[in-house]
Amino acid sequence: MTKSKIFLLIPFALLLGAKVLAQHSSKPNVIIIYSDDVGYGDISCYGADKIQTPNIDKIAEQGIRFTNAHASSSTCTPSRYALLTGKYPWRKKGTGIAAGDASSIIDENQFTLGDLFQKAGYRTGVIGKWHLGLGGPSGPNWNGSIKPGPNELGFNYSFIIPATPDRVPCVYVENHHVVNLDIKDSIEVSYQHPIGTDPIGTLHPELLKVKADLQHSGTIINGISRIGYMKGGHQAYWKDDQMSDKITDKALKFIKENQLQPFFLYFAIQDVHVPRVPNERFRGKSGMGARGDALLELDENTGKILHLLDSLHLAKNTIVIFSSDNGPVLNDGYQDSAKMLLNGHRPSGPYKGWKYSKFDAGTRIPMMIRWPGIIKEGEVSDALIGQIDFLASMANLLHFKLPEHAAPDSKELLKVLSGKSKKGRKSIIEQGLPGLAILKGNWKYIPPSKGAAVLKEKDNLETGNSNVPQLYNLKNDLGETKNLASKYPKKEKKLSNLLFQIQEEVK
Ligand code: NG6
Ligand code: CA
Repeated sequence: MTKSKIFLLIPFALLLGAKVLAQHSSKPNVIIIYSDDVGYGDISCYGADKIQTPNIDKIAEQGIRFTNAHASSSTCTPSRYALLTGKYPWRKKGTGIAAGDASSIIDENQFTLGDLFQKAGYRTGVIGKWHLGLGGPSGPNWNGSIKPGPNELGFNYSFIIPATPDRVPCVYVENHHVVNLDIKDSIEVSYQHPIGTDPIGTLHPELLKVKADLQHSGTIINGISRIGYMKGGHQAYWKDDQMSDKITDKALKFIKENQLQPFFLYFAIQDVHVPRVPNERFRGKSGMGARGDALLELDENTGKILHLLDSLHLAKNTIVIFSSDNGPVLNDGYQDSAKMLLNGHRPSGPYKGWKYSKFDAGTRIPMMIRWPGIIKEGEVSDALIGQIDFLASMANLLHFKLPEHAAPDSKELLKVLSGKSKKGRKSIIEQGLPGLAILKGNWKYIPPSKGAAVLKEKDNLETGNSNVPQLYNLKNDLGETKNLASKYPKKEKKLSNLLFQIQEEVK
């Protein structure tokens, strides 16, 4: 080979060397695929047989599947708060389901999962649904620089749906700015009263592609009425049927751009939250209507991430986690026939309750982890574990000493996450809407609480609220059907005390 040819090859050799190093690094990449409103029974490797999710199943086949993993809450904002901070959300006021114009909920000095990876030398990104508020006390400035937000909470890069797909403003925010905003058509948002001249659902039902309840009958964007009202920002509107693909493309780009260094990607994909508008290539494919089609979209887009990792030779050195922020729901404001078309599918699996519930299906969610070479293929673990435990566990993985007061409720369970031990948590608190329950071993205790026992009469969304204490033994009563509180008063007292004690122990 001539000297000049060798010279030409040097950059390739360097690139290859860097890649090999990255593959063997002690800092594996980490991707959390955090789906939305996906229930324990929605995934085929968790027993769903009316729908197939082969890509998501692959994570379990090549890694570990947890059968007793929990989000901290049965709604989104608090679960995401716990995932990112390792702190139970009910310890802080204002962590309930956030409005689309809420100010930033996580304190800037709160240590987050993003901070952990960033401080450990990773490039960090959040792509997808944020729903943790943006901006200072007066809320986000949609037409200027939107701060604080994810970029102030440990993420180098952010491309987010600010709140939820059913809440205004229906625009993406990349780093600190609304994407594609025409400043001459500035954005205003109100959650109190109609603003601007765009039609709203209550007055113009004839314009709607899908019928909505009163709460979801605000400004009509792309033929769908939303919660809240917005004015301006027309050029910046997202396209609902391309949302999942769009954010997946952003996730793929983030991975490609950061392949030569350790990266952490929090990929908060919006499927299968309402309004369910999967891309047309999925329309009618599940036979279960929009919700089933959105599950297929979620699966395919998860597959794209796995496929890219393979083609970049990153799979070996990347931990992939798949989970969901809370339990499933069928009718959540739009008449998309999710219930009518179920066809025998059971989104909650064998568990009782739904999203919003203190019964187990509210927080018991699918969770799988693939970590080639460390986690044995096809493991199944029934250890009790929470998403809240990621922070302390990942800190151990990175040999990072957490600052004092960081992640007060996060347990270090790296061995459990990697399938080396089944000694999980002793107990976990499950947050419903409203109120708390506690699960310890097989025993579940729900203190008496006010509030409706059923949320939407015709959908029978059992909340777990009752004016009497409830005690269940999940060992032989997975479906929480037999209240044993009066039979085992001592057990009830013990769990009630423990629940109180955990609430008191961090101030
Ligand atoms: C509820 C909405 C529901 C959904 C949920 C948030 C009503 C009646 N219901 O308040 O449609 O947007 O908030 O979902 O407004 S979550 O997954 O982000 O928690
Ligand atoms: Ca959710």
